[in-house]
Amino acid sequence: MDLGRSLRAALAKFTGAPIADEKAVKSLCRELQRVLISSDVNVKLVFELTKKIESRALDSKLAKGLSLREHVVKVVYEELSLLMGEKYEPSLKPHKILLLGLYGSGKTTTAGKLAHFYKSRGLSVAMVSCDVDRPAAYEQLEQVARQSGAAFYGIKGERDVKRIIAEASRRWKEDIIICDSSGRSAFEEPLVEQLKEINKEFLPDEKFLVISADIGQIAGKQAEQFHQAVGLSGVIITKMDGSGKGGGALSAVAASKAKVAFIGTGEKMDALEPFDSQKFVGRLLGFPDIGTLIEKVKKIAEEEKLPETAEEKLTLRVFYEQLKAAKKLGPLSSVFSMLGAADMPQEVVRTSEEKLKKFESIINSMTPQEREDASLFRKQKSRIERVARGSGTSEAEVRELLAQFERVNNLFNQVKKNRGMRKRIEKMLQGSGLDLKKIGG
Ligand SMILES: Nc1nc2c(ncn2[C@@H]2O[C@H](COP(=O)(O)OP(=O)(O)OP(=O)(O)O)[C@@H](O)[C@H]2O)c(=O)[nH]1
Ligand SMILES: [Mg+2]
Repeated sequence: MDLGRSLRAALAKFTGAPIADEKAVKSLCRELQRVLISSDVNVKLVFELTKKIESRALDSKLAKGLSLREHVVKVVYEELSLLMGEKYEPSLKPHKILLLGLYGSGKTTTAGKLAHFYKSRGLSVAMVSCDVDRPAAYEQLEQVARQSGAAFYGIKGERDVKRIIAEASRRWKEDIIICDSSGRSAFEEPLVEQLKEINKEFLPDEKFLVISADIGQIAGKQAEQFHQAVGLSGVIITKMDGSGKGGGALSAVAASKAKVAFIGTGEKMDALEPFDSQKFVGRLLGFPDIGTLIEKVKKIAEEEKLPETAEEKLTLRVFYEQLKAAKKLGPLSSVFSMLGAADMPQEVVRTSEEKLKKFESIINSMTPQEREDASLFRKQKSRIERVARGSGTSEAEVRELLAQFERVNNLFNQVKKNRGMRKRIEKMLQGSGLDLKKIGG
């Protein structure tokens, strides 16, 4: 399971628990430990993190107006963000970038992605080939430069990096100059010597160590070694898309003296982003904008409670209202996971506005009995045909709505015994200000 999914599952277990108390916080922390350690986050860092989460969650005065549940979600988000690092703001002034690192870490590919990044911000970019060791490194970079629309400088067959840079610097006029360098299978003296030479001649403003996420927490040690030897301005962690150890690599670099500048998330040219730990963690947890979401959930909690007996049974009418209400709150996936239902079927979570309108016409074309008892459609197929005709939709669309309803209904039955969860769904419905009776009923 990837880190995001495991974290969301852990949080959903907590937010969905009938009572949020000390026991629930402790079990959340244990769950977080398990998840983070399996993402290769250093054990010591993990225990420090959960200790902080526990003491902030239980001891500190709750943030005003937040329930314990919301407070804990916020604390987890903030502490995880701190664990993963800071925010890097790339300079958009003309500057020179040196890429260095071990074999296959992604230096050459990253040169192309950086070129794409700066070009899309209106800067001109050039690349200089200083990988003088690997056969065909010159041709590879030349091709990457062409792909990304960057100028290319180098001397084919030349092994003296000083000459390559001296020659190129007489010609380059671009805003951003990216220098690709040789890899090695391990951190060793000849590589350091070569980097120092490049350094002296190229005078880079940014020195980025490129590290593959696969190496997990070892990234921290590697960053420190290179930092001591050549002085880094940042680390670029690549292959975040394909590794289960990305969390380990990020947190280890954050704990070292170097900082994460960019992360690579795929092989394509646009798969690179300046690192922002809050954004990154927000995405992992499924809360792209946690502040707004907490605000909204808080508002809902302030609304009056629904009568205890409200909506024992999930009907099509209620299902539709739920979908519509949840949509008002923001991306459905974050709303549902905040409510403790991380497993909401994907097709339900992705229901588009357009689909929702169709569902509305379909439900409006149903008889009140059908809205309350969807099994009527199973017993009498001709009802589907009638409703499709009446609503100007297709039978396939009516079936789609019924299938989605069926899946959510199953989920609903599973959590039915969980009163905390049910109550929050009810509150969410009510907080949206929608009148349940307006649609059919
Ligand atoms: N999935 C994925 N693959 C990546 C990413 N970055 C690089 N790669 C792949 O990693 C492999 C090595 O990338 P290179 O850019 O050639 O690595 P390098 O550091 O220049 O390697 P050497 O020049 O041999 O030291 C290539 O197959 C890339 O496509 C990434 O962010 N995600
Ligand atoms: Mg290379």
